Amino acid sequence: MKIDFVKMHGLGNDFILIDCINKSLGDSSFLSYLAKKLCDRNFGIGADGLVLILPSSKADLKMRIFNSDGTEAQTCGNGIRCFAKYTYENELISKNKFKVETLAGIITPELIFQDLKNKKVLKVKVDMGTPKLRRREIPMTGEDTPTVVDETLEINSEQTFKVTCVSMGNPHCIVFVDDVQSIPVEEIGPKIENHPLFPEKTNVEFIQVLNKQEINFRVWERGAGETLACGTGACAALVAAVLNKKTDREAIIHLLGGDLDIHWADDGHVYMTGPAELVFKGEMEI
Ligand code: ZDP
Repeated sequence: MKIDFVKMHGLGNDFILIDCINKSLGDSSFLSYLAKKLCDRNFGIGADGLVLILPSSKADLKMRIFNSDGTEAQTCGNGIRCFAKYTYENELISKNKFKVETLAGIITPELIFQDLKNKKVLKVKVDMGTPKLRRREIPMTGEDTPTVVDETLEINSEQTFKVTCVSMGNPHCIVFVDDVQSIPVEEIGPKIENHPLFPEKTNVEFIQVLNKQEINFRVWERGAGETLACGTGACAALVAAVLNKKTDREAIIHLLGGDLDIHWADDGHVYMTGPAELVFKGEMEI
């Protein structure tokens, strides 16, 4: 079978997108196999994840996201901006604000154009919905609590961290650090990702608060490893910083691949604004 795909990225967090509006590629186990195969940087196209564009009965369109290890994630912040740019510019949608069904609920991207004449999408502002803070909703083991803020997580007797956990539909564990550059993300990341406290594993964010409106950020992603950016992780980081009274409700998050503007608005929703870019289009025999 030949499939057309596009390679896109949001701040260097890169994805393969496949239009499945009029065709089905296969069942979940085949999609998982396909994600691993296509995302492989040596034997495949290479990407952090595979994003599928699907029809929806509840919203305008539906998105599914598979990590490079083949696991399916509930949602994807950088991926939704790529999804929004691609579907608009390829006329799969004609509205500049629309609803997308995900496993984490409905999220609403709004396109920001280069200029009014040229309908090229420069940035996308996404209503990512409300964060979930309850322990059992993240999910984390242990007796349920309304929030998980500044709790001790023990890897072993020498390594303990103070963590704040937030779900943006997918789980995030945020660690405040003094200097993100010097953190051994590849060493600590997988230990927290696979910690028994997180039955569905977790994404892990290391963040350094620079001032009330700026955060330096590195991420270890569940199912993908260290990536240049994580949209849902940036949202979770801002929420964690607000819960710990370290920043305002709107801040710029400096990720390795560039900046995102994150706003936890008074309506309780988290709004993420950032770029999305096409890298190339291609066709692959599978
Ligand atoms: O929850 C997870 O398993 C994540 N690895 C999914 C991907 C998140 C992403 N990097 C983002 O930008 O939100 C795509």
